[in-house]
Amino acid sequence: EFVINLLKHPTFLDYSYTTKFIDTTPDLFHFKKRRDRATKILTYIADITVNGHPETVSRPKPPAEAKAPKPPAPRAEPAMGTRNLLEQKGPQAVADWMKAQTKVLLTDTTMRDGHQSLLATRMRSIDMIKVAPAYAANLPQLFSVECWGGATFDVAYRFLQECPWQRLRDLRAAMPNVMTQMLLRASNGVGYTNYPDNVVQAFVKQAAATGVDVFRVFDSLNWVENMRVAMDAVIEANKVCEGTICYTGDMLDPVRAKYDLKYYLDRARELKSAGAHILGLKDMAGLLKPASARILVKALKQEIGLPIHFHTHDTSGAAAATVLAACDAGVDAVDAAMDAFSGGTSQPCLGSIVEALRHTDRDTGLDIAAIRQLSDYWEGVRKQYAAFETGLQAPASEVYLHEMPGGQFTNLKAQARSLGLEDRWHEVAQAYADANQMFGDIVKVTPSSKVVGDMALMMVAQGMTRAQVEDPTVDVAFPDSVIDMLKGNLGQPHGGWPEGILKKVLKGEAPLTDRPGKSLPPVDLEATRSRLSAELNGFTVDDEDLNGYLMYPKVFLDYMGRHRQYGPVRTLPTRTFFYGMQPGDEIAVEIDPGKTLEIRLQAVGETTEEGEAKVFFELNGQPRVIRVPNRA
Ligand code: BTN
Ligand code: 3PY
Ligand code: ZN
Repeated sequence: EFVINLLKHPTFLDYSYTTKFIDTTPDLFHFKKRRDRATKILTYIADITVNGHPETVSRPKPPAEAKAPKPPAPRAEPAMGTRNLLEQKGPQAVADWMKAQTKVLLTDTTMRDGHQSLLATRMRSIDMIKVAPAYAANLPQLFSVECWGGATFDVAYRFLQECPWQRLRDLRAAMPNVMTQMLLRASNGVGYTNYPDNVVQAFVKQAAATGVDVFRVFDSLNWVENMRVAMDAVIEANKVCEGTICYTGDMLDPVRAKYDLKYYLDRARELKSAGAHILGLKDMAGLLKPASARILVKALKQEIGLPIHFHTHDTSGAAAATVLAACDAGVDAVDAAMDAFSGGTSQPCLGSIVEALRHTDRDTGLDIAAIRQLSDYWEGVRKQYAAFETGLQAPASEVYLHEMPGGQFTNLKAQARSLGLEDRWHEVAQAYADANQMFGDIVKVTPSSKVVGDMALMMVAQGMTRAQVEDPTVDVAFPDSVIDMLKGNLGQPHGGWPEGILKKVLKGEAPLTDRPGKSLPPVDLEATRSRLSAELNGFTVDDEDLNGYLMYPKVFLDYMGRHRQYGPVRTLPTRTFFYGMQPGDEIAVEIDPGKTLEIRLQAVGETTEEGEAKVFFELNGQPRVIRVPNRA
């Protein structure tokens, strides 16, 4: 659900920060002399040390004593796991195996939804890759590790200055026995808009090749028609296709009959006939209540016959009860986050679910000591990201009013803050609920949730009620995202758009009612590769780069520009990446397997008349001086 990071720094009021940075630094793309990677990394450290990182300035700091956490030691050679089964027998065998289990299977979401929902998606690859061997060795019975997709893709390029593909490749290599899992927004890829079919196909193919095993595919309006291209591509790649229904509303509420049991069973049948190996049940806002879970899961198990994988969020504080009810009703797999990354807008607590099921006929069999050790590591990781904690202090039953997805909640709150609406959060929540009803009570999940959020913020900022927005005699300048959605560019909602709002927003223009991908011309992939390569001074654009560019052209180019200046900063410890170094600090940075830089910061010198600060380092024992502009 991550849309816009609106932390306090004013340059983040929109996406202009990276833009301006590139625009005011045109030489980024025109290096005369190629500097070596060590110099680039020293330049980055010097810059952050002198000027601070724009994303952490004026945000809470990690405690001084918070050290880089150590991952648990791998206890044994990785035992065979689900990945081996997939490799040997294919995706249908995985689905059959799931159904044959009595135990509840678990997916650990810490590396994707956990930090997306608690830390604005800011977890860096190095913190994941370091612990991945311990997952493979100590917890090989996990069903899967969700570690890719959703908002992690663009945040990696945009804010973390790292390549999301490399993250995936490294995780895959470090966890050869456990399936990796990603969240894919069907035709919206890992973006916020509908892509041409061949772009979606190329993306899935690449994700499968680089290392995704399970694709959780959903559509933000539950429009199965708009999921087929992505699902077919997953099936074609011989990976696990988890066709997913998003849960919204309140199934047992007779007043909201639109999303009743029949609605979900109909969607499930459509997903099954579209070829899903597994049926995903995605409760992105945490609205599914225990009693409904019992009925829904039981009915899905009986009527559909696919294994069911349940995902929820603990915003209400009641998610564990729902998970346990789903387990009682026969759910096959559930999502949870490692203890230190669980609760609140994230998933419920993995260790506690394991213990709750212990000695029952659905006992997960997972090793609680191994879980505790992994969670201790994650606790240390989380401390390093204090700057990005914006979350919920306590469970919030208000979620049943606004129905915001867990991954959107903190972002919308931050956006509200940046618009000066911080004190009016509860009005935003009410406006979100009103905007949803105005659009006909829709599924709200990326990207439709962003549209409802944009509308809600506008209503509160301009003091407009739903009645005024709908009134044909009142002039309203609708957000672009609202116009785009009602034009049909995100697809069709169940029951169609309400006539009145459709007329008013489109001013009589006829909306699209077909699948958007049907009318989007295919992109010429090879011509795009050549153009991109030329734009990057002849840089060899591989398939991963090309797919990154196709999803996010500008974000990718900005990333490349910074990469040329700063080098492989993804290898820096998280504290150094966000805060630079203090005189006397020493770090070891492995820029290639076996090639490690020992970096010591000696001193930060005076700033010259030209406004340059001299930063004194020792690099592998040799003195080095780096000059950086002092912008502080
Ligand atoms: C990001 O865009 O947030 C990650 C890349 C960091 C950009 C570097 S940080 C040091 C220098 N100062 C800036 O304002 N931008 C660059
Ligand atoms: C995403 O699309 O990023 C989500 O997490 C949806 O719940
Ligand atoms: Zn989620």
